[in-house]
Amino acid sequence: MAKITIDAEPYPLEFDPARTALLMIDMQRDFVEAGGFGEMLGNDVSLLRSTIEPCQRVLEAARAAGISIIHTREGHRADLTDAPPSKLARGKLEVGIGAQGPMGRVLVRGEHGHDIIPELYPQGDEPVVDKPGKGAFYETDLHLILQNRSIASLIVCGVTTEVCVHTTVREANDRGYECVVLSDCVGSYFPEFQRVALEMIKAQGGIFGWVSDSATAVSALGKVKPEAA
Ligand code: TIU
Repeated sequence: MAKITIDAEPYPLEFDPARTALLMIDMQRDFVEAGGFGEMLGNDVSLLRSTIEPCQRVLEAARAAGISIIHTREGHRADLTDAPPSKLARGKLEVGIGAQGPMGRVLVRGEHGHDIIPELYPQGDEPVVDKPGKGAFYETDLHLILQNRSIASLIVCGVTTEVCVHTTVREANDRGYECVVLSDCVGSYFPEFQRVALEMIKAQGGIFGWVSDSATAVSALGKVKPEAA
């Protein structure tokens, strides 16, 4: 179908809505609510909450446009057999991965803290990809899902910017996907990392991809004719 242009840096990106997916990365209680993994790591999780409303607007626009929407969650099997011992030991945490926290076992699949926040909860047939690592392609079927849908472009939202978002965008870029990261829909516990992580994506002619924002993405998605998507 007809391509749509989204204003972005380092230059406007053309995308085919029928071959574009919105990727919502790890918008889980464990990262954006108190008592989860993010807080156990010593972070102020309130810094991530400004992403929720812009993410809601983009999610709504993507649903109205009829483009593919895929959610991811970071977490592990209840028996932790898919968690590297190095990851379990990292940080010498008092309440680490698999331990009982206020929202259930930290970063364990099926627990309250592991699930996606209600504001951005998946609807209908939107796939949820459970990932054991930071990158959404590592040991998951994300690439297969994207290939089966002939996806070429990814609109990327989620947390945290320099960790799971960056790792995933780098993985996606190497696999040939064109990624546009929405600056107000991604968040970091470290304002300096947020700024630099976004700079890194769009530097050198867009070495990893493009950077835009929610208002620009919503406007571009508003031009998509859903019946043809
Ligand atoms: N700690 C941190 O910034 N992030 C993570 O551990 N995972 C994700 O980014 N999802």
